[in-house]
Amino acid sequence: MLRFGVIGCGYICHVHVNDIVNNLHGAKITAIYDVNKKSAEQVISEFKLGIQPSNSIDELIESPEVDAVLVFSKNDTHTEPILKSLAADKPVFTEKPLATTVEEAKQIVDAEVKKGKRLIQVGFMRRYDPYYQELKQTIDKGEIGAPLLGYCRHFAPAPPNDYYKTSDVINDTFVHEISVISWLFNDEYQSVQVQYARPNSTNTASELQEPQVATLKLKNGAIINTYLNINSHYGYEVKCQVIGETGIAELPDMPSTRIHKDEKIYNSVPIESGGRFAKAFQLEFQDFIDHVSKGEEPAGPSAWTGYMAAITCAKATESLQTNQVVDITFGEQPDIYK
Ligand code: ISE
Repeated sequence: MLRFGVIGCGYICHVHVNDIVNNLHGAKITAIYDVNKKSAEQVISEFKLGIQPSNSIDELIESPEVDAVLVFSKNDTHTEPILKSLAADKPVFTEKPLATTVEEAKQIVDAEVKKGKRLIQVGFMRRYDPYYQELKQTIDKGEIGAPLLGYCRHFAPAPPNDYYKTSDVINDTFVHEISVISWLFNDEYQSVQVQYARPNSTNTASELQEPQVATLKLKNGAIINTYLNINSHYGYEVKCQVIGETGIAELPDMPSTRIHKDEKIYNSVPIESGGRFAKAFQLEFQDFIDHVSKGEEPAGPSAWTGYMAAITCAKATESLQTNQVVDITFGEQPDIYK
């Protein structure tokens, strides 16, 4: 039984811990830490873990009761526990993004390369979503010819907190499209442009300017537009349409109960990623457990993928500030990621 130490006890921690305890096999939680001890105690009691919160990140990582570390803390706090897990030679699953600056992402990649083996998996769960998988297979089989254009929609009903910032729309939300589009289209990015649309007057987060429209261009010339809207009000919705030389392939509308009520007929929509991507979250974690418990390297999205995403996010933010198309270059991929 693989023993996990969990760092960070917010929304996504609840999703993953629930899966580990109730839906997956081969792992259990033996240590948990949050800067706010009460949040750790709440998870312990909700999932009847029967453990005490750890007193520090170091104590948790160094514990002989912990085989692998799960990082679910705030986006800009991932680097320290990841580097410490590598130093302790423990596999680590980190939620996306890998890091919020290119410098920190590079530091992580350099530390992993120095170890000479992969220990890190990044939580880009869309690659495990059965509908995205089917979309990729359709493209890879050549059913729509070479993909030329893409249209994506990434909507959330409301900002997850009132300190959600303009740059979070890129580092926290758009980062999912950044991760999944190059995988779907089998190519690297050449440039990015992000623009603001007319501001949503119902927005309540003071440092948040959105909606935004992002345009990614791949080296092969394909262009993909994404509408990013954090104040959709109606729900959490992700769309992806790929236009190829001989046809179009797109994610289906998500099946949901059809309700007949109050002179209306309608379908319900999830309000959080945990609803829409429930299966993907389970598959990504089971995959991590299966590989790591056999002593193998994690097979999911690597730190290199996280590093390329961090570079693309930085260029996207630069574009938002300068209103220019910004070119993107990545260095050479180290051997451990090939
Ligand atoms: C959140 O962190 C996610 O990862 C969701 O997938 C994204 O849609 C949401 O906007 C983010 O806040």
